[in-house]
Amino acid sequence: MEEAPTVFVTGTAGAGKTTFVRAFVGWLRAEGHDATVVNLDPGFEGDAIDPDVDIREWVRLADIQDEYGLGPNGAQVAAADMIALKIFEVKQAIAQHPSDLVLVDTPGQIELFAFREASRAIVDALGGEECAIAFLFDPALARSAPGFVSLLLLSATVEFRLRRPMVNVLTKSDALTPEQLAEIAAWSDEPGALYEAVTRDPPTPDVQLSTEVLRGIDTMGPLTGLFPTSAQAGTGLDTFYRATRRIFAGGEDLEPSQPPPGE
Ligand SMILES: Nc1nc2c(ncn2[C@@H]2O[C@H](COP(=O)(O)OP(=O)(O)O)[C@@H](O)[C@H]2O)c(=O)[nH]1
Ligand SMILES: [Mg+2]
Repeated sequence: MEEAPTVFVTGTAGAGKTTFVRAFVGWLRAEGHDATVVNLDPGFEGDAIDPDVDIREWVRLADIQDEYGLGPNGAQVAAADMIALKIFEVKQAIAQHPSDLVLVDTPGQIELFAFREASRAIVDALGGEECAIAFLFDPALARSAPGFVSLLLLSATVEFRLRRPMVNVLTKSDALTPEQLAEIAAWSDEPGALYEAVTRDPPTPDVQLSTEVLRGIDTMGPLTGLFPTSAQAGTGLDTFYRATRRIFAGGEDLEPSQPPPGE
């Protein structure tokens, strides 16, 4: 069976990864797509999503803590490496599900996914030829200019480490005012606007660092855009979907042949 395209959903803890996966898979299924949800978070608790393939079947944070006498952080690090050892099993389980798109929810803490050698092996194993990484911008950080710059840096770092096409997503857009949304959109569209916003404040160390980081990011190439979404309101998911299709299809037109009524 041909491998389905894979989207890894990444972002800082609390950025809304799990909620985004739930909302997006709901949207995909309502649109008639077969989507497979994979949970790669060994510490995931609760019932926010019901994954089709769940790493906890093989690697469970609570068990690692008990078995090796580790605290939560030590167990997270150990788990990150254990996941890589089970990745073949995960891949086989994914292959059992007929799917148009595989959505992978990643561990709560971004550094466990982005900065461990095991993650490259995981991305290589699960992400076939068609693979993208969604990086979620939490409004808690993204709504201030220095916070926005730090997220840009983190996103660029994830791209640099994992070397896959990136889609930057602003989550929880329902929690922002139209003015805040417009400002954030301007920052992602025009580096000049962001630069201006960062340098508007008195030159504290935070501002100076942001300015230098921004210069560095600027030389790496244009920003790739930022897609506002709200899992709560169910908005922006269609635009996000089209962005992933453009990546996988190299620009091919993938609009539904029958546009939804009202368009
Ligand atoms: N208002 C609002 N809150 C959200 C949205 N998406 C997630 N959240 C909240 O953000 C918090 C973290 O979400 P979660 O999906 O667990 O984040 P994760 O750690 O990145 O997986 C939870 O309290 C969610 O209810 C959204 O679209 N709108
Ligand atoms: Mg989560």
